Amino acid sequence: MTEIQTLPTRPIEGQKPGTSGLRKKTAVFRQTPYLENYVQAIFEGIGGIEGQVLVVGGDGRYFNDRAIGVILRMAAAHGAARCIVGRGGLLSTPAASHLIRSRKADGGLILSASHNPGGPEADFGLKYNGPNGGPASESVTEKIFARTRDLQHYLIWSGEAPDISRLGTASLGAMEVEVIDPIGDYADLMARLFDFDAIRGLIAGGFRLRFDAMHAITGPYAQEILERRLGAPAGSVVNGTPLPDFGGGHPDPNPIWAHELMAAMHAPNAPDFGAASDGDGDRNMIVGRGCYVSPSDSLAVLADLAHLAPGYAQGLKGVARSMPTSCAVDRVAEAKGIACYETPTGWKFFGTLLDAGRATLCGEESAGTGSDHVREKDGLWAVLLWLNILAVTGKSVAALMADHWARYGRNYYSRHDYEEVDAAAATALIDDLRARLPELAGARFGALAVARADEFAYDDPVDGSHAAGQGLRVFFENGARVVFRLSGTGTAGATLRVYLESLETDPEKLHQDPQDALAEVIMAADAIAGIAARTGRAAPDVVT
Ligand code: G16
Repeated sequence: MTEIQTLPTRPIEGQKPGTSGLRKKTAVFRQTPYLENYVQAIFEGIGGIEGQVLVVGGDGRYFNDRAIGVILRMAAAHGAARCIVGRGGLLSTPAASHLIRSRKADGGLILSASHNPGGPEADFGLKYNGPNGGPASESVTEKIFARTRDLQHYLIWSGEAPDISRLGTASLGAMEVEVIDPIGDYADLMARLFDFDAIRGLIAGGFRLRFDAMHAITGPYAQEILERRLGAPAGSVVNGTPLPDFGGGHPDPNPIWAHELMAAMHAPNAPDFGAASDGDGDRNMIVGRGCYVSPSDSLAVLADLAHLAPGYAQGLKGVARSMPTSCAVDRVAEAKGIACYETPTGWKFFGTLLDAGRATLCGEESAGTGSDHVREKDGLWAVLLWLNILAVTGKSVAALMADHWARYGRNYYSRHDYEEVDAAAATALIDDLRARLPELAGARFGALAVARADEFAYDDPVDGSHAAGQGLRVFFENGARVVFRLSGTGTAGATLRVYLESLETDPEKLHQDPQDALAEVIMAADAIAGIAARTGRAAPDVVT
């Protein structure tokens, strides 16, 4: 007889959500009751799920299917009324956010470790999104974490979870499991926001594009939207089949991990437009022919020209960027006379601004851009907004960038990542630098003099919540800036992120290699923090 089982458990150390949910090695998540404990803590931390409707889906990485089975059985045992699941357990993160909103669900569980590799030896993750479709706020994740430290048991339905490979509704105890097409609703939303006729016309006129889905979740979405609905020739979407290990790749859309796309876009006879997305479909990378667009620049251009797309024809209410993102968008906001908010890293911090109608567009240096159409960043959305702008202006990506820099100046920008650094060494680097911040003003590092230095903290203007310890900032007298922080999404050791920026307005100097333009800032960053000496690394692992 099937029934609700109450199984004893004990708290497990370290189930603390990071920048975006709980991310750990897959092997850790697979050890019963690791996943069960965390799901129990989520259900208890949000105050129970009795009678609720939840959306459940993930990026299809290894263990996605089995984890969904466990989540459904636990949701049934906790008295949920219904779980809406993407067929095969698949939902891109932005599509899940849209589904929560369009179905007026009470929340959702999204299974993803985003851009981290997948597979039995790689990474897995789980996060809870609230009824607005966005990642749970800090106060909710703190409650969830508190529950992980005090668990005595978890509830699970003893029967098997229904087959989720076919559309339709089944029951699990008193709970309904509704399996839906993960793509159609999302593609319809995109068709409402963008001028599909104009984009179709652009493509029919011979404009060539290449979208690299990196064997991750956006493959089927991109095939439906770019190839079927917009008429791009079959094969425009490459690496379009989602695989549990992403084909052994690292589904992070940046010039390092998407080097195949970079090579194609810099080859003779390159397509006009290239783009890539990440494991769960919320990040994007934009490349023109021979022209990589940094995520911070992409945000600024989209903020400047979004009104060319029907969904944003009324203009923007405001924009928001995470603190380490370059200030390029700030000057666009200033020119338009709209508000520009600076938030800590983590999409969850944009939620209140979007809900309150204070911001329409948000973006981050970590390859995320999005708008108030959902409460997550959205990779394909950014690609379609770019295509809409290219179709309306008739310009190339390189020409749009040149126009933008000529008008606003160029914020040369780069992020240097030192991955899997010894955690104690990385923490000591940050702690020591924090202690020295008050003495830095006035110090010189090569040609650069420090104007001021501080640790970023944020007071949310909507709900008044306070977030401290959000990155160490050093501002130079010439307007350049360097930011140091430790990543909250890694699963091994620590990742030190060094964000480098300097503004150039001289028309003769707008087309340099960012690493050359930033050479003095890069040297100053090392001198300030002693990166090479403390990490033992001669060079960063990833340069974006
Ligand atoms: C997540 C967050 C982003 C953040 C990124 C990097 O993205 O949603 O807001 O910018 O991690 O964070 P960190 O610098 O702490 O590693 P994703 O795409 O991984 O879900």
